Amino acid sequence: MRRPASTVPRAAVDLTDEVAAALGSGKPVVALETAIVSHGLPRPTNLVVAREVEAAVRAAGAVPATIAVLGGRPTIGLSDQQLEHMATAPGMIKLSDRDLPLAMAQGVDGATTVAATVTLAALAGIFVMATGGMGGVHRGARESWDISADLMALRREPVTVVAAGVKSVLDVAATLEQMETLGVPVVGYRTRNFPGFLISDSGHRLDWSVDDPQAVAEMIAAMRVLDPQHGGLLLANPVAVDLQLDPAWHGRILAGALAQSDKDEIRGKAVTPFLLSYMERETQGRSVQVNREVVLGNARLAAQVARAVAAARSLGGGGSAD
Ligand code: PSU
Ligand code: MN
Repeated sequence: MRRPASTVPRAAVDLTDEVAAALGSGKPVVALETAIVSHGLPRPTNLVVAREVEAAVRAAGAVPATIAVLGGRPTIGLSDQQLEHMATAPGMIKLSDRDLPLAMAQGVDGATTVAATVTLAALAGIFVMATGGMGGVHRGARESWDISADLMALRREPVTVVAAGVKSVLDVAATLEQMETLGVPVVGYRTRNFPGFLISDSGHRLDWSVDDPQAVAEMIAAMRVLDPQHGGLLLANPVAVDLQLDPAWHGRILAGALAQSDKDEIRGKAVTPFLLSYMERETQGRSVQVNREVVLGNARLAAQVARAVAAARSLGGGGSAD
C-alpha cells in the first residue's frame, strides 16, 4: 500500500532540519546510502569518501541526505557524528528493504543498501539517489538464486538511481535482462555503452542515452504521467576512461575473486562485501580509489538531476514526482 509522499506521516522518519527545509521548499535533495560506507569501502577510506560525497552533492547545488537506521529510527540526513558512527561501529548490520521494519521493531542501528535507501527516500519525498554500482543478478544465480533486492526496489520506488551500472562482480547480462523484465528503464549518461562499475564499459549496449540532466528530468516526468506511484530509473554514468581500472587486470582479479568466494562458500548478503574486499587486496587498494571516483562522479550527476527535476517542478511543466 502506498500513499502519495505528501501524505506520508513524516513521524515515521527522522529528518535533519536541513533536509526537512529543503524538501519543504522544493529544493533539490540527493539520497545517499550507507551500506557502501559500512560494508562496501574499507576503513578509514569509507568515512573520508562518505564526507567527500556529501560535499560533492553540496558543491553541485543540492542537499545531501545520507540515510541509515539509528536506534530503530529511519534517519534521513546524518550529522557528522552519525556518519562517523556508520563508518566505524563494529558489526553494523547491512539492511535491505525487507530488513527495515525488523530493525525498526528491534530498535537497532543498520546501514541501508540501495533497496532500503530508495524505500526510505521515497517515503520522505526524495526522488534521486547516488551510489557506486547497483546490486543485481549474481553469477551462478541459476544455482544460488542470488538476485539483489535492489532490482525489485527500483521497480517499486519512484527514485532515479545514478550508478556506474551494476557491480562488476555480477552477471551483467542477466541483470540487464532482469531489469527489462521488471520494467526498470536503463539510460546511459552520454553513452550507449553500459558501464562496468570500476571499468567504463561493461561490453553491453543500451537502447537509450541522454546528454544532459534536463533530458533525465523529462524522462522522469513522462514516467510519472504513466504511473505516478511506481518505478524508478537507472541512470548509468560511466567512470572516465582515464580513471578506470585497467579492464584486462580487472578481469583477471575478478576471476580470482569469484573462484575464492566459491571455494569459501560465501553466500547471501556477505557475497558483495567479500568480492569487493578481495578486489581491494589484490589491486593494492586501486579498486577502492576507482570506487571513490565512481561514487563522486555519480553524486555530482545526481545533484544535477535533482536540480533539473526541482526546476521542472517549480515551473509546473515537469509533472509531479510525487
Ligand atoms: N555499490 C558499491 N559498493 C557497495 C554497494 C553498492 O559500490 O557496497 C552495496 C549497495 O548497498 C548495494 C548492495 O545496494 O551493495 C547490494 O548488495 P546485495 O548484492 O547483497 O543486494
Ligand atoms: Mn544477494
